[in-house]
Amino acid sequence: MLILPKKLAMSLTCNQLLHKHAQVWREATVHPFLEQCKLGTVQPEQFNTWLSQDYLFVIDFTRMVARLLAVAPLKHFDVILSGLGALGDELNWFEVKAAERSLALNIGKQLTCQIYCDFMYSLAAMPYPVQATAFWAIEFAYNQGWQMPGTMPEPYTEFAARWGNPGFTEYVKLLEKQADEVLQDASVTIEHQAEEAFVKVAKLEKDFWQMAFYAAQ
Ligand code: HMH
Repeated sequence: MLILPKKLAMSLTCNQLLHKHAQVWREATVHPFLEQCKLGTVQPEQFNTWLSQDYLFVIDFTRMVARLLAVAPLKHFDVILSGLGALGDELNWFEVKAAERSLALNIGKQLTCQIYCDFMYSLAAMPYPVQATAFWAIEFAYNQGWQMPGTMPEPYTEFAARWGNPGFTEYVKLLEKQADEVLQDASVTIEHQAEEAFVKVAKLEKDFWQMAFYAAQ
């Protein structure tokens, strides 16, 4: 039996994951919730459900990124720390947005949000390349999802701009570069784990939009 050294095999990249799983990725990033924000027809209950649940999501996402920092190579610190700083600001911004809408934030997670947060917690047991791939996918889902519909009407303009702005797009490209860099030296087993994590993120993203779109508060 001929065993090819790993270096001769083409290594997995984020871009390959997007192409291989194009349909599931589309479902993660194109949703009636976002289309109705663009049209200005999303209902306040739908938007408020998304807003309060996403606040709870971002708390746990911030914790996930903190755990990822703890296992990242030093050369990835700058980008991850800039992400953590932005997430800290984002939590404060969510609190302002919720207050403007008189939304309580001391609420429980809906099941879909809980399942997504549990998944993020479980990533801590995974090798760094898997965590880096999931980190990129989670940020890229919002970058594309909020950007693709185009400029949104008030009061949704700033929400679309937060994740769709060119600076955020650049940051997500750096996350992709970092994930690709570590996937390059990853074993086939780790590549498979990264692929599974990517698909899981895509499915959870779709579920999150479904939760906001269909569930009452
Ligand atoms: C559900 N996915 C969800 N919420 C967010 N704020 C992000 C991703 C961040 O990119």
